[in-house]
Amino acid sequence: MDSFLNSMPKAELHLHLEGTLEPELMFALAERNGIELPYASVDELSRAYNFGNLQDFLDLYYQGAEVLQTEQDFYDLTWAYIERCKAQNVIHIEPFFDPQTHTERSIPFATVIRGISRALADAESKYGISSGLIMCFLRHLSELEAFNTLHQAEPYLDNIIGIGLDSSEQGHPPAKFERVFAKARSMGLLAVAHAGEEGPAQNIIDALDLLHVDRIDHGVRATDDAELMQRLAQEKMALTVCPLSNTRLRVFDDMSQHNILQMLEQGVKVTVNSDDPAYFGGYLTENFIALEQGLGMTRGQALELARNSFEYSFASPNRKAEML
Ligand code: ES4
Ligand code: ZN
Repeated sequence: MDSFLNSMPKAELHLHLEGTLEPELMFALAERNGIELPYASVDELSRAYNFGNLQDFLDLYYQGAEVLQTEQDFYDLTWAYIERCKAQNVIHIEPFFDPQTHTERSIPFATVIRGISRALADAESKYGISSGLIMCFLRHLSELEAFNTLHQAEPYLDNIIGIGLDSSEQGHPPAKFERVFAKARSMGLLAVAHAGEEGPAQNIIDALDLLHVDRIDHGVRATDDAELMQRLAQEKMALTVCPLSNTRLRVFDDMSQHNILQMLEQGVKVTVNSDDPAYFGGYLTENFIALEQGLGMTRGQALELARNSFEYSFASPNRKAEML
C-alpha cells in the first residue's frame, strides 16, 4: 500500500453503491434473506469476475444486487463503503444508486433511499465525510420508466443532489433521455451521465448539448475527437475517469495504454474514481496506485487529480474551501 496515495485527502465522484457489494457481504445478505446464490463460495463468485466487456459485468452486477432487500441491507452496504473511505482518507463522496434495479423487483423506493441516506448521515456525524447522493436512470429501460422513477423520488428531493445515467451505453444514446433530464433539471437537480465509456465521442457531445450535464462520467473516448478535447478544456467540464474499471472491462487492454494522464496534460479536468470497486479490484487508493505503477503518475499529478476531485465536486462553496 502506497502510504502517500492512501493518506492524501481525496473525493470520490463516480461510485455505484451497488458496485461496492463485496462477495463476503453478498453471501452474508443472501443468508440473512434466505436467498440461494448460484455460487458455492466467495472464491467461486470472485472467479466469475472476469469480464469481456461492460455487458458481461452488468449481468453479474444486477444479479448480485438481488440480495439487497431491506432498509438495513442498504444501510450495511453503504456503511461498509464508508469504512473503506475512512481507511483511505476519502473525505467527500458523491455516490450513485440505481433505484430501478430494486424497484423492478418490488423493493420500495423508500426502503432503498432511507437505508442509504441514514448511512450517509452517519458518515457525516461520525467521520466528517460529506456527501451528495446521485440517482441514476438505467439507460436500457424506457424514458417512461425514468419519468416514473423521477416521480418516486419527489418526496426525497432533500436527499438527492442530482441525477445520472448508467448501464448499457451501446444502443441507448443520450437523446433517449433528453426530456427526463430537462424535467429533473427544472426541479433543481444537477445532472451527470455516463458517456464515451464504450460508446463514441459523439455521446459525450450529446450529453453536453442535449442533457446539459454538469460532469461527464468516464468520457475516455473524448481523445478520439480533438475539437471535443479543446471544448472540454475550455469549458472546464470535468470527467470522472475510472482506471481499474476501464482495464477490467477491456476499454483499454492495459493500464499502460490508459489516456487519463494525456488528458490531464492537455488541460482536461479529469478525476480518479473507482466505479464498482468490489468487482474491479480496488477502491480509490488502488486506482491511484494502478496509475503510478502502470503510467508512472508522479506525486504532483496525483495531487492535481485529487485537487480536481474537490474543485469539480458538487460540494457547497464553504465545504470546497475547507477541502482545497
Ligand atoms: C457501470 Cl462501469 C459501468 N458502466 C455503466 N453502467 C454502470 N453501472 C454500474 N457500473
Ligand atoms: Zn460507472
